[in-house]
Amino acid sequence: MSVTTTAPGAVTERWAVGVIDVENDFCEGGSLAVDGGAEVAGRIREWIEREPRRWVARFATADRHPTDLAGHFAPAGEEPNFVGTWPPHCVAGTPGAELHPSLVDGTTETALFDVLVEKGQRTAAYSGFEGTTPDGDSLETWLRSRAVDGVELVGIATDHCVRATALDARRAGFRVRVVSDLCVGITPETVDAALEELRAAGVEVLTTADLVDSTDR
Ligand code: VGL
Repeated sequence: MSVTTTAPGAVTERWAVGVIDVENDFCEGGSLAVDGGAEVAGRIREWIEREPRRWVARFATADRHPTDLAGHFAPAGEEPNFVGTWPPHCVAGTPGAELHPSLVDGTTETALFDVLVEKGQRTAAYSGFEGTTPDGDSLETWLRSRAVDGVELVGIATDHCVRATALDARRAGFRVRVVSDLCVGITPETVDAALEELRAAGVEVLTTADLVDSTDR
């Protein structure tokens, strides 16, 4: 697939990039580590830095939970099922809830991004569209205020937060691309199912190789 003719950044289309939940707890060494998380964090940074004019807006999302989040964290003494219950993760104020160091300069989490959208403070929130900016705006409001037409999404986990964010972006009427080789997921089966569901919902699932020809924007 080639997307040269619909290059993001073209005059008629305004694209944003969204980096979903690339936090320490979702990377190797974290409490809910997803295989390949740290490596994908590095490649996401390289991709963003390589394409300075690709997007009109850049956002990152971060899960930021309270110490205990009943219904999302498995109850003490019970095993998480890794579908709807999880080990405690991304507790706000802990290193596990910080973006991976590949995406952070010094202590500045927004070095690469225009905004950091935090979610999950009170309830489980897989989608970035459930989160808020530091000004208290929803992600949809933030994107609309920048007249964004489409979002390109990468991050962790393909089968959970990337999936949910992509589906909500479609529901809100945005064009949506998921760059699958810049995402990592929990299991191959649920990743495949999620990508199929996303395609059916009108999300373009592609890889960085598909985008190689679009560097002239
Ligand atoms: C996520 C499981 C639990 C994610 C968040 O970021 O995809 N997955 N909480």
